[in-house]
Amino acid sequence: MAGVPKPIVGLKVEYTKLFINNEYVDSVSGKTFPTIDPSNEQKLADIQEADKEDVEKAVAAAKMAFKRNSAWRRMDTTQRGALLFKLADLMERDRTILATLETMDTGKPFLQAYYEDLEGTIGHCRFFAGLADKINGDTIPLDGSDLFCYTRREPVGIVGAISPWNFPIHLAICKIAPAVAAGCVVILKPAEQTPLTAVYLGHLIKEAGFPAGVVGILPGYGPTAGAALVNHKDVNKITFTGSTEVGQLILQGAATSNLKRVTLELGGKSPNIIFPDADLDYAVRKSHDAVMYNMGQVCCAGSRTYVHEAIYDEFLKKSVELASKKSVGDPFNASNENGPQIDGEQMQKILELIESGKREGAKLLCGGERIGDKGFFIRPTVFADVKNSMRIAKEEIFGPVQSILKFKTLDEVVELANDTHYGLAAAVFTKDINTAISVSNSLEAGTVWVNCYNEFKAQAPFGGYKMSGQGREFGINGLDQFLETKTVFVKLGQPSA
Ligand code: TXE
Repeated sequence: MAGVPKPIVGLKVEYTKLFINNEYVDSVSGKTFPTIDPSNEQKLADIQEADKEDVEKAVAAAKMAFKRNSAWRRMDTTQRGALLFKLADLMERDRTILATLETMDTGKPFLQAYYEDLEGTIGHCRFFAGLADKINGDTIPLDGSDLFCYTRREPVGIVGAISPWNFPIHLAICKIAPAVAAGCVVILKPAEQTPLTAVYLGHLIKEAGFPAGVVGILPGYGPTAGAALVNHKDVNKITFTGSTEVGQLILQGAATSNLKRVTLELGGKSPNIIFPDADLDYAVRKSHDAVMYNMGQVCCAGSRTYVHEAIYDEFLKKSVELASKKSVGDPFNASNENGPQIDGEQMQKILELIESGKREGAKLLCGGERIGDKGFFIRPTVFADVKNSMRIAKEEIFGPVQSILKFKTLDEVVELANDTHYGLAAAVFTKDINTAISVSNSLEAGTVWVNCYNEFKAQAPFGGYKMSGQGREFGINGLDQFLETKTVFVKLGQPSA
């Protein structure tokens, strides 16, 4: 295939250390942890493991960088944006390296990493770069005329960013870029399963010209390094993507430490509703991708497919055809559509949920098992006759498992779709504009897709209702999460008009 990007065969992992004050350093304890290739269970590298003492060092560096009158605080906002544009250019330059590292560490197909993850990463960086010099306050007319009132949007301060393993580089940049555009300083703790691309970013940040301490990168574990950031009294904000359980811990930590601001992007159980007038083949394909994409490891995966009874049997047949012929294997082989799950723990969780589906009476139509005994591969799985009460319809599986449910009426399906404590995303497939808008308005979800799925754009806010999160990322709303509003009243001494 001419022109198709190729991974770097045998790429050596060069960067394995913590990044503090624009330097790569060993952890204070000297401890390391292994990062594993999920497609063959081989160790890729030993990574320096950050803990509380390293968080102290990174916070001290961040405080220096954020000090009043520091180079960073005095920097023109246009220049701040220029640094992010430069970082985006450097990621573009090193796109093949980053995509290769991402595939090694996550097991996601290389072309997906290259085209989709890196496209999103670089696009987000440029979007927020462009916002850096467009952060304005207001002037506010007041009752009584001898006061002049204006607001300033000021950076919230030191940000702790905690990211997961499903889209490592993309989600790292989705947190770093708006934080920096807002004028904050940021310490990233990437997921322990996938530190490679985040750690690689360090030298690009230095090369781009960011002052020391503006961005720190601390690979390590959640309950140690992550919790140390969450509980730190000098960290002003946590932005987190991960499980709902850890999201709750983060809110507790924020509450008992210093009431730091928190943005949470958590799990989901997103309903995907297919009405009988939808283009059937298209809806089947999109519904399949909605839940199989990235091996099902997507927070807004369409993991409850509600299909109208009139097309239910046909929909099942076509869905099984698609799932059965999906090629799963080595993510560096361009003919494979799916790679492995991220680790043994996630694989076991998925297999256990599949067993629960069978026990609870759902009909397993295909898949349902591990592939081979090396690497964490699971066969794409389709269940029919799923009921809302079953665990596979209630819990986030985070794997390639499609649960198909039957409905009769619009009102019934809206009730069923909203019958969850999650509320991240939802979709509706129909040719009827009234149905599309009525259902979209009624769904309790932060994003609704009509006749499409998994559309993400840097400009459009993304986040959850209910237990899927707090606040929004992306778009101008995403920048707001890193800003405080200061109101200034100036006594003029005399009325003016
Ligand atoms: O997530 P965790 P896990 C869901 C998905 C998955 C489940 C568990 O259902 O099966 O969560 O995955 C850090 N203080 N999602 O266990 O633990 C951790 O080191 C501070 C949905 O991997 O939430 C990592 O950096 N930080 C999701 C990050 O939190 C802590 C993506 C996410 O890990 C911490 C991933 C603590 N006490 C999983 N404990 C999405 N929304 O896309 C852990 N961490």
